[in-house]
Amino acid sequence: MGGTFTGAWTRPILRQNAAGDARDRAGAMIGAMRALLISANSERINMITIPLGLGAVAAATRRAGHDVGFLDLLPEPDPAAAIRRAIAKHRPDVIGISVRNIDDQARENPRFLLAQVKPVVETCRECSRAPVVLGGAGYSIFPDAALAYLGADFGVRGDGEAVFPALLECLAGGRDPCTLPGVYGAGRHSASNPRFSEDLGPMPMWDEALRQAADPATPDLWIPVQSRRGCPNDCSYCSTSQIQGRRLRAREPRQVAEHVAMLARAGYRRVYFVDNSFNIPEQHALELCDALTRLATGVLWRCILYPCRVCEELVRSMARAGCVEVSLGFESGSLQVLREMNKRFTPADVREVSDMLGAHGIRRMGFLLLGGPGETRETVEESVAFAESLRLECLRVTVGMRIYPGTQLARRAIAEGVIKDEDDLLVPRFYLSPGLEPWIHDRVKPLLRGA
Ligand code: B12
Repeated sequence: MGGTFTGAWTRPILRQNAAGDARDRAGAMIGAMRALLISANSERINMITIPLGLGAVAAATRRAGHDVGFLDLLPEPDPAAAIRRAIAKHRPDVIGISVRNIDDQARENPRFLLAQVKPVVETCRECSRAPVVLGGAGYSIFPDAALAYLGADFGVRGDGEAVFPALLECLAGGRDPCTLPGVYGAGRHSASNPRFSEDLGPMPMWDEALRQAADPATPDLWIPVQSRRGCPNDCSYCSTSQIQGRRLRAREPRQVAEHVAMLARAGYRRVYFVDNSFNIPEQHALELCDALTRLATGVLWRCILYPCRVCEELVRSMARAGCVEVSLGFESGSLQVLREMNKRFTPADVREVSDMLGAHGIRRMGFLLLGGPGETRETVEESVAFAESLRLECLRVTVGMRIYPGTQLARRAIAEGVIKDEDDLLVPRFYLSPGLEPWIHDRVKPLLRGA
């Protein structure tokens, strides 16, 4: 742990007692802080998202003995006014802001969604001297660039449940939070890698504050549930390892099923498993489906499948446990392009999984990601013919790949002169294989179906 930190804005809020004990004799927390947590996302693209990650940070911070206020900006017609009200009410010592989206990943007319977070930080600055701490999936991909762009004080890359309370304790004790793993400080480049929590079991899955953000009567509301973190796959373009690491960390299936049962009792009828790949590992997915079936929650759910290592028994168990729709990110129908993407499946695997899902009555939402390295007119035609042959209920097509820092795709784009080495990629940049435009846009239009 570092020595006394003398950042201009910080002050030891309450000193620890002489023994360095964090609690007084009555068990009250010494150095307890007031934190206001704000979910900055105000987008409804695709579907309404509930700020599950920020809820988990809120619950963990409460558990650590701090006082937590929570504000979801999504339903707020006047976000600045809502922030002012929340700051006046909670008088926070620290403000945490969750940054989910940077952009919409659309190459044609891209939207830079991070710009919406700037006024959030500015309003916090206008009405409070509390340090502003960033976190969230989008933030974690661009920890230095997003911190500089938004003008916040600190940022946390990766899981927030352990680090945020530790950061509050540092601030309360006048110590430098940048000594904590994964914590970035404005104008400094010393952050160590995040420490991804190995055991998710003790970490909260829900917070009461989320109930306000998620009225069960909202149409088309799919409550997010996370049963695992991390992704061992190494897709050439993907940013997930920056956010959750490569190591898979899974919750006990029973714990997840009981959580879903609790949601059902609270009136929620639909759940979205936000795991990167619900079926990795397959055994865990099977046990989770069995646990859900045993509890007979009546909840309908969706998930994201990696289209290989899916046996018929799993598909049957999923259907029985309430699965009604699957996102199948197969991205291409060309073996050559799949190899370029570092995918571990073939078009034949995709067909097998898709047919099994269809046979068990599970709706299939397929995704094509066209225009990456190695893509030609011929491979596009191959993918189009393949996707059509699957007879999916819904197909989404993306043309051009969003380039994320540190990926194989970014290295390739630098080598080919598509981007400069020093580009931080915060403002979205895309890779599109030469020779596909303008033809490709007209080619994919008739494919879109069932959005
Ligand atoms: C599931 C998912 C979806 C689902 C959401 C379903 C649902 N009901 O919520 C669907 C498919 C609908 C979706 C849509 C979109 N998504 Co999405 N999605 C994800 C995914 C896979 C998981 C997100 C999640 O729920 N995580 C679970 C929670 C528990 O984790 P968390 O939010 O990260 O929170 C943790 C930490 O980040 C941290 N933390 C969070 N907040 C804070 C705050 C503070 C102060 C601190 C200290 C820490 C902290 O602690 C939390 C607990 O450990 C991520 C990729 C990923 N692996 O993260 C992409 C991701 C977030 N999505 C992304 C995008 C772009 C989108 C879309 C814009 C795509 C589009 N054009 O349609 C839309 C936007 C939707 C919207 N309305 O906002 C990008 C964002 C990056 C970017 N370029 O902007 C990501 C990162 C994927 C990627 N490409 O890398 N998405």
